[in-house]
Amino acid sequence: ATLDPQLDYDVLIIGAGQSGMYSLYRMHQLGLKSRILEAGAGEGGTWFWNRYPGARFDSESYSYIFSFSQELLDEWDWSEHFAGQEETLRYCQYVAEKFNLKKDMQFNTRISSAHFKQETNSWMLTDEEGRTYTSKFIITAMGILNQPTLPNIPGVSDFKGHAFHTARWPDDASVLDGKRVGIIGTGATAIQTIQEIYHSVGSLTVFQRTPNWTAPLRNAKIRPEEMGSIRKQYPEIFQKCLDSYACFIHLSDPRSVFDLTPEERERHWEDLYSKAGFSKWLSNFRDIGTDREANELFSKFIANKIRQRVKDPVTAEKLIPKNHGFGTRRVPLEGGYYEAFNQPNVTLVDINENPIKSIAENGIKTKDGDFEFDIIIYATGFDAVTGSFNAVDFKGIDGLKLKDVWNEGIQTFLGLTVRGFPNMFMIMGPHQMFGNIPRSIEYAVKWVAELIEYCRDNQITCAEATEEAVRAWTEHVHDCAKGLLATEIDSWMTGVNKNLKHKQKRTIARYNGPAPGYRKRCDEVKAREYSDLRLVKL
Ligand code: NA7
Repeated sequence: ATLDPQLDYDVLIIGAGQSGMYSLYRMHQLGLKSRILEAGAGEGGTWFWNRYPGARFDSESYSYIFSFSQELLDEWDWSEHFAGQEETLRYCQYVAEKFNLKKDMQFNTRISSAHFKQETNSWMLTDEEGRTYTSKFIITAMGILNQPTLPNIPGVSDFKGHAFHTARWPDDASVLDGKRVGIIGTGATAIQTIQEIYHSVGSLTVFQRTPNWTAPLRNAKIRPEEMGSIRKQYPEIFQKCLDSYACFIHLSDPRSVFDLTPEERERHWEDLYSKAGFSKWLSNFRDIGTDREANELFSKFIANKIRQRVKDPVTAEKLIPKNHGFGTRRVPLEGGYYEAFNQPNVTLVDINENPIKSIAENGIKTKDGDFEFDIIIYATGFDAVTGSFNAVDFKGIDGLKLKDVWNEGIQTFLGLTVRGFPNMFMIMGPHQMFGNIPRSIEYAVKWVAELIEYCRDNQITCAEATEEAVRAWTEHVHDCAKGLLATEIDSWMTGVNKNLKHKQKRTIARYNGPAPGYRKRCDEVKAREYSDLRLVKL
């Protein structure tokens, strides 16, 4: 039986990525009748959709996975420190099988509307085919980067060759072989793609609007005996993640850049540069992200690395960011990105000097001339964070539209709930901590599952954040963003997507405070028996 016999389900979950899978697992544990509705043809979310060559973790695989099941940790072996998309997708599929989640996953079901029914304190979801589903609670598990955006360049639909976004990569593995390829964008996705594909294409032309600061990933295979020792370290790895600012295994350095002499600093940075993963960003001196001068010093260090690696000095200068400092945007990691530009078949076009005029039938027209292509790759990013919400017609109490609520600036409580939208809980919604995403997911899902359990056990039919709680939390989110250099820079992390009219201005899209503090606040809400929420008893 369901909580309310009039309803199809107790809990409906939108999305079968890691957020959705773990949510379903917890709902199963509670014995609640639950179902995942997923737009894609399979589970895995980000790892299902992003199949471009070179797609892989930028964080150590074994820190960026589920930690809730010892059995799962014991059974799964990683083959690389930074696993590729195929392996990670296989992992997601393994999780779905192992925990018997597939029986409650419904694929090829894209939700178009979600309406709250006040009379019954319940939700009705409608999919694109017009099918409807009702439930007491809904969990949004839609991901923060799942609405691809194409560039707002005239003629995008005129191209007669093959064109696709990186998150919609064609199945044909040899699609690029020997072809004349153009790629627009130089974000984390483009960087992974470019360094992988330039070997097999005929020619590759990279259209760059903003260069990014990037540093070596230094991936390596994991030998079987090494996996054994990593497995022994799991408790420490996850504890480190819990203790760190953004849940990564790289702990920050408490020292200031100015505590060291220039020589000591340089030596320390050389050492960081030789290490794997995000250490150069996250284990750097504490003031890199807040002090302009400190940031400039490290940015100069990285700029010199780029100059050493790129043979043509003019190209090297183009690849060095001029308008933002290292780490003020998400730092892409690379393995041979700069060396790609030393190849005779790779050309960099800086579209600030030579703007794209339009996309034509046979290629891309720029101010200085035309480029003919067989293939155009759009590595142009996503309508991030709020994009997945805006793609669905969410309506709460009195027909209130979520779009309208957030139009004036995002407002949430803990990034987990929204006032006016009772019984709706968000995993990786705006104003939640991002950082190491699986760590954030596990915490958020646990918190939501405990709240749903509390509602069930106390016959609570409606749970909604109060105005006061939302106001205080939203203010806190804004306070946490103050003083960060990253807040002054355009990127998807500050809510900007220049291809979208309504995303030209910066917002605070994420929680920028420390993860341990975030969890403490959420734990306190539970300890207060959710008095920050308006709870309606049966
Ligand atoms: P990003 O980081 O948003 O990058 C998108 C890239 O596309 C970026 O270089 C953009 O330049 C460029 N872009 C977008 N639109 C245009 C137009 N119209 N003309 C030229 N260039 C354009 O998305 P990714 O997919 O690379 O990465 C997303 C996240 O996934 C990443 O942070 C990781 O967390 C994983 P811009 O910088 O806006 O000038």
